[in-house]
Amino acid sequence: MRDTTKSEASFKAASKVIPGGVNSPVRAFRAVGGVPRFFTHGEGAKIYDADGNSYIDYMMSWGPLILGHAHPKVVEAVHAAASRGTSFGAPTEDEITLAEMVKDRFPAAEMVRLVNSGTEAAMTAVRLARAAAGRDIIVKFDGCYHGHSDAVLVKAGSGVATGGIAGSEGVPQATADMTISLPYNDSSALEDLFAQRGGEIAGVIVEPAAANMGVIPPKAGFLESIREITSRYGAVLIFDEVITGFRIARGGACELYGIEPDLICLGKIIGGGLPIGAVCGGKDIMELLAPTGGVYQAGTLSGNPISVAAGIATLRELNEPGVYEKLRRNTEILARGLKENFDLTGVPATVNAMTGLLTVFFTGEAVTDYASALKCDMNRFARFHAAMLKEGIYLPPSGFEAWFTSTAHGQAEIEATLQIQKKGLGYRA
Ligand code: KE4
Repeated sequence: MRDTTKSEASFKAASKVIPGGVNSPVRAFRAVGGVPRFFTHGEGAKIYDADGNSYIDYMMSWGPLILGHAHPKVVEAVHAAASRGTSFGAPTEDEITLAEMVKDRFPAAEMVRLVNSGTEAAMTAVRLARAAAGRDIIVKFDGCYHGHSDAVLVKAGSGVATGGIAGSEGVPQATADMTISLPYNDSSALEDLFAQRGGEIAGVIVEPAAANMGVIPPKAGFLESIREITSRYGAVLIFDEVITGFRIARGGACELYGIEPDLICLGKIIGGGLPIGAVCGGKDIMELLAPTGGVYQAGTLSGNPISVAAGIATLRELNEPGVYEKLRRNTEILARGLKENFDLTGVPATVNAMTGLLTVFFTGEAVTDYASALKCDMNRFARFHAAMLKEGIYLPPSGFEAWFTSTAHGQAEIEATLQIQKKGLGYRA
């Protein structure tokens, strides 16, 4: 039995001064039970808790660490940047470099505004869409998560779904009424809504491959239909690529599906594990942002030199030949192995996977939208999570989240994971 004495004591102390003992709700383990582990350090695919236990990590800080923990090139870049000062509140040349690297990977990103989180990126994109279209209604999809700004906390995924929270207290009904959420992968629902209210709709924001209700890839034609409908009605199409960007392909979903949205939200990987976000798009819509336009958006630490340095180092490493092929292959081997083991032990499970991402859903059915994700056996997921944690596999503490692989998850890590799963731990019953 792994000792958790220090994590238990830390969680008790944290809960006295931090709501729920955590600085982000989904970390609290409320959906899976047990004590959140307090970590001291990570290296490659491994992470180490305060009691000295090591784990193969499939959380990877919810996505930023596509190179694994403490990648030498990233650490070196952070040290070098920090030694020159941590923030200037003024432009730096590296911000140009990072913006140009984004543009090189996302042709639709003629211009880039750096912010401090994915939430800020999505919030800014929504404001831009409303200004550009001169309309108020925003359309999202059930189970998709775009951060915690008021406009998008309607039927959201991630921690909102995990906590079973309908929307969020504190969001005025008038605000919530300006957001309409439709079933993911349902093009006809979108068509019908636009037919009724197209003239009021400012924009559609979508995770082009959903990962906040678990991983749910877009059905063939779904993204194309959103692009065609929004163009036809003069609404703005926002791809929220905070998770998928630089992960499911070098140019994210835009590259993988060959679609050019009007705005793209980025985050996570672009900061290499430091606070960052970005909203990108064509010159016309982006220059609506102050100081060139009337859409105000700002941030003391936007474009922070250390976050930018970590992001540049990360994107440079991702430029190495074969990186994405290896990430795709390893994720596929892991997903296939998990599914085979579940089938062998008679556990009804569906594994949805894409390059660098996967989710285990405890159901015998296909999972293609939020409604089907909600039908999954989350109690069995909690038992699975605890069983894997006990044996040294650290999974996201929610069945509505994605497992994140990295370039540090090689054959050894995958085989160890599958061996532990195969032991048929307590989640079978
Ligand atoms: P942040 O504000 O957490 O940097 O990004 C918000 C966000 C926006 N868009 C997408 C598609 C996202 O997945 C996220 C944040 N992802 C969650 C994990 N699914 C963050 C984990 C957390 O909230 O602690």
